[in-house]
Amino acid sequence: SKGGVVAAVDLGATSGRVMLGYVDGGMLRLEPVARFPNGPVPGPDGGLHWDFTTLYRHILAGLAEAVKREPQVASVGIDSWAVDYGLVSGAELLGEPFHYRDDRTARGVDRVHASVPFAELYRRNGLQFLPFNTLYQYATERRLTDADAALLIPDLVAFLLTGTRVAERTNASTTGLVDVASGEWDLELIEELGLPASLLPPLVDSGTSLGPLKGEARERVGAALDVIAVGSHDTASAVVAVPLSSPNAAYISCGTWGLVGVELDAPVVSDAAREANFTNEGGVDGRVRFLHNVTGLWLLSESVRTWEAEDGAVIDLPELLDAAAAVDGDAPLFDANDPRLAAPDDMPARIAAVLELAGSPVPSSRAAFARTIVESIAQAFANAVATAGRLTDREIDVIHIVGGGALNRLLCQATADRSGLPVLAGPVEATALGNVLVQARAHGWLGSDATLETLRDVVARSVAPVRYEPRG
Ligand code: LRH
Repeated sequence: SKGGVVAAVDLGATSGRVMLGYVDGGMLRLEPVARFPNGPVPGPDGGLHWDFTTLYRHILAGLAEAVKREPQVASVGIDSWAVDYGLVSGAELLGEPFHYRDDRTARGVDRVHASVPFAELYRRNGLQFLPFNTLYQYATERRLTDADAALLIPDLVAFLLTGTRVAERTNASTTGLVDVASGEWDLELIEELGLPASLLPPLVDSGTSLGPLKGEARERVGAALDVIAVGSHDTASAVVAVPLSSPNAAYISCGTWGLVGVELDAPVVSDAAREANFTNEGGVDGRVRFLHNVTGLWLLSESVRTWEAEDGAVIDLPELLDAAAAVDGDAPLFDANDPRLAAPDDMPARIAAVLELAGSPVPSSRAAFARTIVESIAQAFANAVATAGRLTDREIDVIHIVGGGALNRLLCQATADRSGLPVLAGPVEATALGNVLVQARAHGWLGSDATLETLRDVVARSVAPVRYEPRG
């Protein structure tokens, strides 16, 4: 049978990784090669940025290690969180990219909505309102005129590796500048917003070869690996690897965010969808990721980060979650999507303030606090699943949780309990798996007519999910 090995670069908001993916006989296995931290860093301008230079160094080192371990590696695919971009002039990156949690975006929202009201934007781009959607960021960007291209993070990595400038479609859909009906740049909208269309590179579909590593990248990695565009939006790659077990299944891709929704063949841009703030993001193979962003494990990871700073010591997360599971009584809930919880730092104090203002008790121990966070996320998940079912007229009968959140047993069980639906948890590394599978298909290893369903069958054969039944 056909098969081979590829590398996947998967950049999340709190960590990045390089993996090797082995595909053989319709089965798939991942091997971690490198893992490195990521997060917001203050820049010299006082803004919140990414330390892209360090990330890129880790990527090169990880790929070099991958090639050393596995000289046969056939290609590499890159995915990351959405919406953020780097400006380039020639081969040069113009400063560290802004982090989407930087508060400049509020100004951008006002400017954009002054020229194009949100309801009209929604009809055209199909995107839920998130204050950091790329079009709002561009509206505040001071350096647009110094640049000759604006490249989303995975496209930027691909450009530095190969010299090829493209915009992969799934991630481009999160800019707000792609027409939801045609899948092409909305040039009229771009002009109405006063943005230079010349900065936006040609759109490509996942599966497209972007060419081999060149120059310094090739030297440092030690091979002329081919870069293949994958579902470069991490959530698009994750959805590829959801082993959907029913036509009425919902999925939750749960990491820093919980992306809750269903897969559709065509977008839904109804008033009801807009009012529920459901998005129509581009999926691999032209599918639509009809989903809602729920603030996910960010609430927990930021709380843990604050407690660790207080203690000057590392907190054992599984231990904290076991203690949280053992807390008796009803946990007070808060709205996980409260915008006051979007920025970094002091998360426990900010959650406490939200609870107090709502007249709810503030948990007194860390375990009880963690319980309140997890139950609040689970409640938001259950609400979003119910809304997805209502908006698409589907009787949702199972929820797949993929990503790091699939390891959180308390969260999986609470989601089952609060939705009244069975939860199938896993795979944990769905994003990397989706990245690998799209490359494997491009190499012809999965047959000449492999559909997304073929890819999901490979996942279902390779990884067994953990089942949680709803209780009482
Ligand atoms: C998850 C994610 C999500 C976006 C957010 C910016 O990592 O890509 O789909 O909304 O980050």
